[in-house]
Amino acid sequence: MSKHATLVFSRHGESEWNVANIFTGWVDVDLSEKGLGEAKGAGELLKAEGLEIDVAYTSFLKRAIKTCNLALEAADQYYVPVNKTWRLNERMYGGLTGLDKKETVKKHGADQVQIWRRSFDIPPPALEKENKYHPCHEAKYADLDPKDLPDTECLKDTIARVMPYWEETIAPALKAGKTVFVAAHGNSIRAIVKMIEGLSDDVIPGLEIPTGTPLVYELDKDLKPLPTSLAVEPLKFGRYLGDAEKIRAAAEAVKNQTKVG
Ligand code: DG2
Repeated sequence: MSKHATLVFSRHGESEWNVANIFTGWVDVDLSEKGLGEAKGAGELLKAEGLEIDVAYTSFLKRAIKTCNLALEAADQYYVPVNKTWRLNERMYGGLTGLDKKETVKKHGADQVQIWRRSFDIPPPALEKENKYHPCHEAKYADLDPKDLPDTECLKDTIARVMPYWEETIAPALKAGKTVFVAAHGNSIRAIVKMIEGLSDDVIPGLEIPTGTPLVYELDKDLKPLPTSLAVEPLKFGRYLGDAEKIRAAAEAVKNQTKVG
């Protein structure tokens, strides 16, 4: 099969709450200084790779929106149309939202926190509507059907709300042969990557997405990924752009965010 379309993901650059090691989810925190640089660096990598983006998609959260804009600017492709959707938001972290990751491990234990963080179908406890971080308090979600506003989500729930946007909007652009850029979040990217790569529910918990690093898929006309020798386990088809050792260390750092002692 020959290449028909290209799909490039980038998780946003490091956020202020990534630095502080706080569960973030739908809270609209900004990029850190390092994150701003990572976003720009992602764009420079796109440019160096000769990738000409036709259309970009991002979430309703500024860490991803800014990453999208800064990357396109650095790639000298600021003209690219950018579409925003709440469906690409980070996984809603429920009652963990706003809590320190390591303190949460000390309180509930590493195994429980790992289940909340990475299990496929066990969500964290729900976030109460009275909590200041609940998205029902934000004007940007006012048009959503209240049943679409999550109180908590596991990856399975995130997949269920990302997929309608994939089917209706992103997949048609790829079927038209476009080069698509998706600037989103660790878990909304994992949702799409799971489907593209055909990763099982047991394997997906092992996939850590580093911040500000382009991940490239070449797709055939049926949107099946083409093989590459540059994929890093557990991926078989996606290749990261950039320095391999730095990328490995960045993915390891995400994993270790809940390592105590
Ligand atoms: C992080 C992911 O989301 O955290 O919500 O805390 O990608 O927007 O920084 P992001 C959060 P983990 O699932 O890796 O704990």
